Amino acid sequence: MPVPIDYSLYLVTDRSLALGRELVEVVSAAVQGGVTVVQIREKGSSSREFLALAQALKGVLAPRGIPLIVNDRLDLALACDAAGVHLGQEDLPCDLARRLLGPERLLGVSVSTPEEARQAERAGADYLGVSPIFVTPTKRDTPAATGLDGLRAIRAVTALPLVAIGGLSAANAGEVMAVGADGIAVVSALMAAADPREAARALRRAIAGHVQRP
Ligand code: TZP
Ligand code: MG
Repeated sequence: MPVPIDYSLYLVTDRSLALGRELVEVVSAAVQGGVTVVQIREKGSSSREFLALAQALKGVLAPRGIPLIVNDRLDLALACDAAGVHLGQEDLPCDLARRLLGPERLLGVSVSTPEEARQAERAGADYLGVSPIFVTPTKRDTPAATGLDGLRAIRAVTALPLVAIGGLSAANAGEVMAVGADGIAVVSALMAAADPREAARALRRAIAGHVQRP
């Protein structure tokens, strides 16, 4: 089993939203503000570029004990010795990913229904990304938004850590945690923030009181 993880404030990267800043710069600032997990998500980068970025991020995250999770690319997660991989419903099947990863690395799976949650748990997921909670311009090719009721329904069928994603901000993070999420994941609320450190602090204030540390 992997070591327990604090999923409370989970940053998913998107360089296209970074206002021209370096990825490492934005992520470092967000971590200073209280991000606890980082997922590198690179759509359209070459494998070589993706790997180099993941290694650079690992260089700033590892000394702080912040896990780096790689979106989609299990091969690159292994290549950069990341903490784990995050897969969607169209990616590698979860049971196969678990076999390739071994027992120690984290396997996160995006789910939007209780049935997907049960299936991912059976297949060896360590945590679930409940996605999308709300409609978001950051990712349009998603299943229908779960809303808070959908998150509640998934909470009812699994004890795995749940990380909520999609349309989350300091304005709604508290209510999402109150429904039973173990953490909130955000892209634009941090990647596009003028001051990512301050934005992370604001998110932390919004979820304070709801976080169960591992
Ligand atoms: N997966 C489901 S919604 C989403 C991803 C990567 C994007 C969330 O972006 P934002 O800006 O936090 O709404
Ligand atoms: Mg994917």
